[in-house]
Amino acid sequence: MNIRTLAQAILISALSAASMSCNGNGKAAAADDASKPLTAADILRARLDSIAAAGKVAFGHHDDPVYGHTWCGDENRSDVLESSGDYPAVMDWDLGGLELNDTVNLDKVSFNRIRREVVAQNARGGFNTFSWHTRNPVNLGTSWEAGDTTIVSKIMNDPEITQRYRDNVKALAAFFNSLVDESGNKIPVVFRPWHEHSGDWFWWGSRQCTPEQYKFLWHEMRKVMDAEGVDNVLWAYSPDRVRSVEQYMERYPGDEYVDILGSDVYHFNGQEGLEQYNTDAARSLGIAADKAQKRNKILAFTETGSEGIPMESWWTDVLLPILGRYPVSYIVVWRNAHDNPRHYYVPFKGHPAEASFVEFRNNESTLFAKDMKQF
Ligand code: BMA
Repeated sequence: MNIRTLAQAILISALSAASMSCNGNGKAAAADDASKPLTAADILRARLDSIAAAGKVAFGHHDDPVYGHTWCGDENRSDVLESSGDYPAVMDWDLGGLELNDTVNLDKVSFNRIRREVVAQNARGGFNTFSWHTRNPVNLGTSWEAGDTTIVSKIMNDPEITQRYRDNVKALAAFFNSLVDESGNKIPVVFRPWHEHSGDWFWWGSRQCTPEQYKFLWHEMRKVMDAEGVDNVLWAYSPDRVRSVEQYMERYPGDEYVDILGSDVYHFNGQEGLEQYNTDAARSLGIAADKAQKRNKILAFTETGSEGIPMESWWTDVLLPILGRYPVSYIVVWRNAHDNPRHYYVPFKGHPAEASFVEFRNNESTLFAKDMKQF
């Protein structure tokens, strides 16, 4: 059975199970309409469900095959491959700049290269996820234009800016629609727009807009994506660490807009910050896990990491125990910058945390690219 047929079989059994306990969510709705052909997104959803059901977690890295700690732009390289022996199961990318028809994103990665790597990762059996550090459609300032609390309000209320926003989303839709494999089938991906909105560092953050305005970003985006025929995207909701369920759900756009519930939680300050990280990760993932279970959504650890990995055994002693407590289907750690020697999250060859990372890879619960063939 190839991956696609296997995933379809799993999906069909998951859908019939869901229809028996119909609770009004997206999956049950899909089951009601048996004649509706499966989309690429349905197939990825089934794969993620089966990964979590098997007690496994797919490992991901941002910008993995396009640059690393000491290199940039090479082909067939990856710090994860060089230290662990395999590519990650998940390649994470950012679309910031695509809205302005830039040819490279905010970290200078070309969109053509990203497209090529998405196809390669899909062919390897892995999958791809995207965030969007977008410029703002009002004055083209960066995502970190946090001093301006009027941007989302203008997107919602000023017809000219609303149209600019729609056009920006349209550019993303064209990109998603262009992701096809060698046989012409659409490649499914995860998209995680408006992330870390419980924080206050982006112009769509909690101090920068109201819940109603924040939800408008999602709802309007979806209208455009649907009108453009985008059907290969699973939608991920990922607040930064939260203190409460209320905070986690305050800006939730609605079950019909979201497939994956996650959270971004970082480990700062090594050993000293360990307790804080454990507390934050437990709280945020615990809330996301509970909501995901009740709403029949997929759970993911959408961003994490310990910059510079100061604790040698971080992968086995810190991360694995956290992953073991929640049915997380995939996890993404942030990038190994080539132009900032302290900004990296995965051990490169020779790093003191390499042995712990290899042990993490060899752990039966973690999936790297080659392990994805079973799902
Ligand atoms: C941040 C840092 C920045 C980068 C941005 C978007 O966390 O890695 O250097 O530009 O993400 O990728």
